[in-house]
Amino acid sequence: MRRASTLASLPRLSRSLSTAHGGAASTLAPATYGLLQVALYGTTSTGSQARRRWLDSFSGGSGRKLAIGVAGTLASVAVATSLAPEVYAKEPPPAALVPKEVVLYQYEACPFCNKVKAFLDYHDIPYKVVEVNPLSKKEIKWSEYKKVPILMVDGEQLVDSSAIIDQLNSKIVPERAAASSPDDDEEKKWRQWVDNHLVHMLSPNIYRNTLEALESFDYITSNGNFSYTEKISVKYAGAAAMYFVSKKLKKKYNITDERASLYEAAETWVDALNGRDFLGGSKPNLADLAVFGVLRPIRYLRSGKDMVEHTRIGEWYSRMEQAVGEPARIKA
Ligand SMILES: N[C@@H](CCC(=O)N[C@@H](CS)C(=O)NCC(=O)O)C(=O)O
Repeated sequence: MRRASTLASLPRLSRSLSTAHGGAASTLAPATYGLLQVALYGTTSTGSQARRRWLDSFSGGSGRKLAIGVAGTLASVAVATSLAPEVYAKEPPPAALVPKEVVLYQYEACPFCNKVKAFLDYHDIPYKVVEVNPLSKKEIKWSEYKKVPILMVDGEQLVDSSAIIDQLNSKIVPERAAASSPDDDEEKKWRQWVDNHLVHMLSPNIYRNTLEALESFDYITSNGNFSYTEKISVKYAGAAAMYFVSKKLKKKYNITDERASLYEAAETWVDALNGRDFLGGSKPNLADLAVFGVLRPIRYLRSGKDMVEHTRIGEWYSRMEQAVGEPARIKA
């Protein structure tokens, strides 16, 4: 009986899967450098002679020697500083602004759900997860919205990943959300790039051949909400279905070589960083969190490993892993 209903739902599976993944079928620190310049009398500043006089007044004319000693000490501090790894940390909101109850209805491997989780994790907002069965969707029967993610925040239903993040952001950082700055345009542009471009790179890559499609479905079924029989049938039937769907998606999004397109997207993102640790500067902004969230489900699949091996995105990704830290998910 159970088996029959599972198999009967397979056409629905391919429909669900085709809409998944995109709706179409993720030196020296300046201060140290400044100090060194001061210790070395400065090279550009007109205050250099005054500084030497100031040092001489303490050292009976041996200001130069003293300065060299200070410079040496500072240089060793600078070397130690440059060797010490940067520490990137989460950014929790003030306790009063943290919602009391947050529940995420999701598919574990869904890039849109992972965008929302990246935001919640980075801001250390505790959340419960309800893993939705993509075949029956019985866990979201109560909602008129038929996709995931759905986020319940203190009883209020939020839908659509980017809208969810905007609304949460204005709840937990109201002052930043209200004040607009030129950086916002850049953040907005790249968030749109994630939704309109980057997500479309995923399916053609993770289902590009039978081996990778099976690897992806192994990950999806191991982490998703499926019964035992569903797991087996979904793994093989899903992998086969998505292999064909991904070919259609390639056509739809004009992708000829899916890996080359993924690498190009990764390089485009690194170029956008323009030497900064994050698009947001010294801390991730919403675009960093969106790119990270969308790439997180594929990072340790063959395609994600290839991407890190063949592009410059790895260092930024590692910084993001460090900043986002441990999941804020409440274990049931
Ligand atoms: N624009 C939506 C897209 C959400 C979406 O397409 N989610 C997929 C899962 S990755 C889904 O629920 N598809 C419908 C289905 O599974 O039936 C968002 O950003 O949240």
